[in-house]
Amino acid sequence: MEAKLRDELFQQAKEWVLQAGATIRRKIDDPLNIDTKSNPNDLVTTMDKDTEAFFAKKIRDAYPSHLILSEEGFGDDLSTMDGTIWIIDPIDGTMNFVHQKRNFAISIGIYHDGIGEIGLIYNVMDDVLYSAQRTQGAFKNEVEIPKLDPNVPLHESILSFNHFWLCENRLVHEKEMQRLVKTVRGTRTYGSAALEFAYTAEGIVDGYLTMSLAPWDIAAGMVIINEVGGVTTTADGNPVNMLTKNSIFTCNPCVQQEILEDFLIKGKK
Ligand code: 2AM
Ligand code: CA
Ligand code: CA
Ligand code: CA
Repeated sequence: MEAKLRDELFQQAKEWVLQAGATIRRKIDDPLNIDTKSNPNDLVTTMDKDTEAFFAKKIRDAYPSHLILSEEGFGDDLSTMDGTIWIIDPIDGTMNFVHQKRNFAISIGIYHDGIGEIGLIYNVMDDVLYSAQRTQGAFKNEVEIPKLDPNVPLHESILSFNHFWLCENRLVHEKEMQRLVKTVRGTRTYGSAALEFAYTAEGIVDGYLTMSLAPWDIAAGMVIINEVGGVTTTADGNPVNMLTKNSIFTCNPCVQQEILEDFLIKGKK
């Protein structure tokens, strides 16, 4: 995508994200209308749907040739990554939104012919926007995020993942995951994939590992983390497919090989 066009799209997307975030903040104490999806803990609210509808209308009015890949049903059915695609999660961390009224994000990635051009992750309640354009660096609000530290030894690293990795699971033997927990300096669980990507990009955690995420959970995060020198694969080290669900391991490259080979692939089921 041409740089000038990308910058115009970026400014427009940013304006809409900040506008949607302000609406959510204004309505944060309104009564919630909560439904469940795949299971009783998989929540969705009218705020998720209304926010996605807001973006879909704006995009279809302003850019009728663009496509939308999104969580709550206002997007298109896509079978290729051809063209310009807005990959949208209107609220990432819905459980946090419902239970905590914080620690959730709006996540938008814009891809052109399969290449991630723009990433926006907006921590709505903190009013912090993580953003990137391909080749232009990553930013936290207006401040450029430095490249990742190339010298983080595994035993001084902090990893983000949820506790299901330590229960019996279908991907990696629990014993290897327990050994990983005891090897690193610390672990964290934030409950928003988009924010966990942003925190990895910021270097406040050194990696984020997750069992199954959809494209809208990761699209923005992958653009942002690329810009600071981070790397993203599936949990067994393969390339991510943006049209399907994937397990995900995004991290500082200096801990990537050791975690993949000595723990995730070694313990793979
Ligand atoms: P969501 O809030 O947009 O659904 C929670 O650990 C993270 O996993 C969130 O980013 C959440 O996104 C995502 N996630 C993906 N699939 C999920 C599911 N079926 N149930 C709950 N969270 C899910
Ligand atoms: Ca959801
Ligand atoms: Ca999500
Ligand atoms: Ca969501």
